[in-house]
Amino acid sequence: MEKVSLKVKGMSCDHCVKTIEENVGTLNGVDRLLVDLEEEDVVIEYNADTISLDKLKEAIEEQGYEIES
Ligand SMILES: [Cu+2]
Repeated sequence: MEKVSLKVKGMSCDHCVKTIEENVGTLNGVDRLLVDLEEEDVVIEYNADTISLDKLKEAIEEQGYEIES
């Protein structure tokens, strides 16, 4: 199990949190996803055999958010 913490720009409210939880947190291979709105942090625990970090980043960007790191 891998764990990554991403800085994500553009999340402004609970709706954004829900969007990410529902569209990224439910992806096959994602075990756990936590959004910290204040810190602009998205912490994801995932199985790298099933889903790549690039895919996770893509999924966040597809929802209209920008990844800083
Ligand atoms: Cu929002």
